[in-house]
Amino acid sequence: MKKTQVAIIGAGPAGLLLGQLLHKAGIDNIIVERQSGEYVLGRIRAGVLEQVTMDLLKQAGVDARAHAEGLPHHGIELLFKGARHRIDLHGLSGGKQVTVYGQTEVTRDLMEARKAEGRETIYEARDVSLHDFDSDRPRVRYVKDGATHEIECDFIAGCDGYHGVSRASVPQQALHTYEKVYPFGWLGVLADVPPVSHELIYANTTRGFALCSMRSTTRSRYYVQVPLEEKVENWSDEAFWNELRLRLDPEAREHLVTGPSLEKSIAPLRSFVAEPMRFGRLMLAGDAAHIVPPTGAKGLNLAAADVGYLARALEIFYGEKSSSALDRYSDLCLRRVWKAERFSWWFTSLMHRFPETGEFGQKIQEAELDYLVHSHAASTSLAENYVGLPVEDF
Ligand code: FAS
Ligand code: PHB
Repeated sequence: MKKTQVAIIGAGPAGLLLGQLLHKAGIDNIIVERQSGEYVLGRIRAGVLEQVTMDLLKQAGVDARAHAEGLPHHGIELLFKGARHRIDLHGLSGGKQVTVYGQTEVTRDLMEARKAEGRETIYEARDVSLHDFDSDRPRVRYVKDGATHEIECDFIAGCDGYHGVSRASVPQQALHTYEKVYPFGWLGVLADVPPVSHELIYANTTRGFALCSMRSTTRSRYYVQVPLEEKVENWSDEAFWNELRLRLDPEAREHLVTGPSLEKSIAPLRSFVAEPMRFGRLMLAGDAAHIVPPTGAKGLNLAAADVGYLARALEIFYGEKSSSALDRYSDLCLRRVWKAERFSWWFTSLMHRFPETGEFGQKIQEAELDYLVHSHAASTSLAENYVGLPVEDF
């Protein structure tokens, strides 16, 4: 039987960042992960970090490469009716910025720091189950190499994503979920080609949404909206690049550099929140508790903020023998989560093509975008949400 103070389920960014923050606070923890480390690193996901996330990476002692290799971005462009309009994030948010640095690299930095500090991560753990988290001696059980193991702990942190076991272990009557599934997905391509522009371009077109993003000055990440039933095998690289071209303005079309895809996948879009985020000695964090459509680049950043709150609450519990912060954990997370849910839903609704709203819906979106890019108040609202709303203290 292993013993630790906090058993963390999931070695994605939420679990790894929590593990690092707890270690820095002198709180012992073990991470149990279903997949291999290589598999986790192979998932291509987020690309934009808020300052709140960068600050937490610094607190975790893993921000060096993000500062050295990450790209500070002071603006984004909105493309509609064939023209691009820049939103001055830095000027409109009182000097804030976002950093373009892939989730894969964040995960790699956290994995390497954890390994260097000799912290225990159990990869390829099967049949993970949670027990007695309504008592003060919860346990986690898992199978590894054919043998069943058990971890006795003070707390369990469910950082195992939308399809994880943690939320599924909560009695249904104790949980209230809210969900909206969007009638389309994002077909994404990663390619070692220079980005079409030095900032991100979010495009609203009559053919559907497109996003031009990047991972560095030599590696680009592009997305086009596709119908929900679309299959990635139906999309050759050439078909993708041709469709992207049709959704760009003439200048971007001229500057687009194409090449073979390193990764190509379709991600479904949903808004989802589970309330509350704490059940006795089990706390949920990140995608285990909430999902946002990636339009607002909030998913990874919300996960980071959750574990920043959770690490602080556990530090207060062990340091001051007080559960006051833990008692506020769920409410504090959910206040910021719902604001990010609203922003992500609003930006998704504004930028994507909804067949059921027809030509009138397209004209309304174009009118709102025209208002947005010419209104200081509306642009300021977009900017302060995009760079990330402030986190509150306990
Ligand atoms: P994760 O899902 O990243 O990690 C959970 C971990 O738990 C995984 O490693 C999983 O293997 C493990 N796990 C699951 N079940 C388990 C079990 N039973 N036992 C043990 N371990 C278990 N966000 C953005 O901001 N921008 C984007 O462009 C973007 N694109 C995305 C594309 C896709 C396809 C997906 C699914 C998400 C995307 N996101 C994006 C959101 C994404 O970045 C998440 O917000 C982020 O990964 C959240 O991190 P975690 O909460 O750690 O969850
Ligand atoms: C990405 O680079 O993957 C990315 C950037 C911004 C988003 C979504 C995804 O809003």
